[in-house]
Amino acid sequence: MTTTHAPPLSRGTRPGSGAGNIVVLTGAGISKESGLDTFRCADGIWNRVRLEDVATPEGFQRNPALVHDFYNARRRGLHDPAVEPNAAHAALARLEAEWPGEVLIVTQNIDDLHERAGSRNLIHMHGELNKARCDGCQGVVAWHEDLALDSQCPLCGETGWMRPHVVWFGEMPLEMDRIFSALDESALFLSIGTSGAVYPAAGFVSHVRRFTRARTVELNMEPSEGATLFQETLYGPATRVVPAYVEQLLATAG
Ligand code: BJW
Repeated sequence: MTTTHAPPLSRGTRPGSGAGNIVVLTGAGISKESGLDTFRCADGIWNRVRLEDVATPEGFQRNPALVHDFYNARRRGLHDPAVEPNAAHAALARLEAEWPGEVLIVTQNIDDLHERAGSRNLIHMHGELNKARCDGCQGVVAWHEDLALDSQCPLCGETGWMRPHVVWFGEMPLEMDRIFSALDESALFLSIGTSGAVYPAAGFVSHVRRFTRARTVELNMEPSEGATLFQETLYGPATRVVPAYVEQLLATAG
């Protein structure tokens, strides 16, 4: 583990001074040690399938059955009893429970491991595997089974319009207004387990540096594409680095 700067939050920015909110951006790396694959690591998803085929609206239009197969397999993987929240998810849930200010997790992940660990203030900016959307009525519903070409929308009753509730390339990520408001009000921005390859999430650190006085910290296995933009960097597996960092942070909250 390496660190380049001293305490996580100075006393002047503790809650009570009105500037103690924390925004945590998470990516696939935080779920890796729970048994879920990342995208861009050597053994990652994009080394097995073409993202153009499974993670674009055009790919879904060309071959919806292939896209359903891809997300059905990942949804089933999520329901594997061996896949559970790890110590990093648990540490962030503890941070939310014990930190005197607001803690918002903005996850790029479509798994539900943050919820299962106990996090409640959470935005899934790239959607959720356990939800489906109807392209006919635009309704979003809980969905735990396989999706198929003839799946029926429980809201409008139409068949043939259901798709995974995920954000593909070229589509607008979810709840962007709420995310940028939270970034603007933050005293600390943490980026955990993300390669910094995908926008707009990869641009959050620049936004925070430009428009706030918040401290910016990267916790990742290795330097991300935007590593030099962070004021503090800690490298190592999330299950080791995140609990240690949260412990240190809560100690500063007194
Ligand atoms: C560990 C670890 C361990 C491993 N412990 N760490 C040209 C320039 C700039 C932008 C664009 C451009 N051309 C197109 C764009 C926009 C495009 C984009 O960013 N493209 C890039 C490829 C350049 N973005 C979009 O289209 C987005 N929409 C958009 O921009 O709308 C317009 C808009 C404009 C302005 C404001 C707002 C909106 C949509 C992006 C949708 C991404 N969708 C996916 C797939 C769907 C969900 C799914 O199937 O799961 O989301 S792609 C995939 O990448 C997935 C992820 O959420 C996302 C990010 O990946 P992540 O999480 O960072 O994973 P990895 O694998 O990349 O990294 C893992 C990291 O963990 C690594 O660093 C490891 O080292 C580390 N790690 N083990 C800790 N144990």
